[in-house]
Amino acid sequence: MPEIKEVIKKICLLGDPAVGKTSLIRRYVFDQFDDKYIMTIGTKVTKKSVSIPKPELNQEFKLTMLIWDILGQKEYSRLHPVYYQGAEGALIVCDYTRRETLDSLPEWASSFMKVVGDVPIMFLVNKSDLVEKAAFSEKDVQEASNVFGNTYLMTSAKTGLNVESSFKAIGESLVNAFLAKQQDKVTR
Ligand code: G3D
Ligand code: MG
Repeated sequence: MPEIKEVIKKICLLGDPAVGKTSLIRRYVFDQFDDKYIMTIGTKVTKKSVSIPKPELNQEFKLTMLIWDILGQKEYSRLHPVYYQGAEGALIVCDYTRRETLDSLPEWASSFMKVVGDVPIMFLVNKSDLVEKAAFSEKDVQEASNVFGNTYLMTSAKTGLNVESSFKAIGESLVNAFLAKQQDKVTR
């Protein structure tokens, strides 16, 4: 029987207004999508637990992610550092149909890392269901993510494409970062 380890981690959903941050959280946590009216979830913090097995260590991580939804509007930007505090990872989202949202990814990443340091970050290109309205190519995304050495996924909160995988991937990275930190403590 693997040893069960419980960890709680805060992650932030970042990105320009209307890229689909709240929709991605809704899809992931409640398996819902609403075209008509999307409300930013009341408390702006949602919780979800995932199980991440590490058979090579004979351990199984029960990871509870506290998912923080961020208000993307510029008027709130002075509050962003407060939101970021204590976060150990981020999903940074852009909109496949708006080029400027891709261009802001590096800015979101650097302002986040300025507060929390070098933690796992993943870029998401959301609304990938709207292929006919695509405003950039996957090559552009690759270039943008390479700068930060990050990986990216094409997602759709509407169809559910890669939504589960995105959160699972950031979850895996959080657990790996946690294990690396522990290892560091042991060897020092
Ligand atoms: P935000 O939280 O980043 O500000 P929202 O973004 O989740 O509020 O989404 C903004 C708009 O984009 C919403 O439409 C929502 O339905 C739509 N949307 C979000 N994700 C997707 C997606 O994957 N595909 C498509 N086609 N639309 C998406 P409205 O009309 O309510 O503004
Ligand atoms: Mg929102």
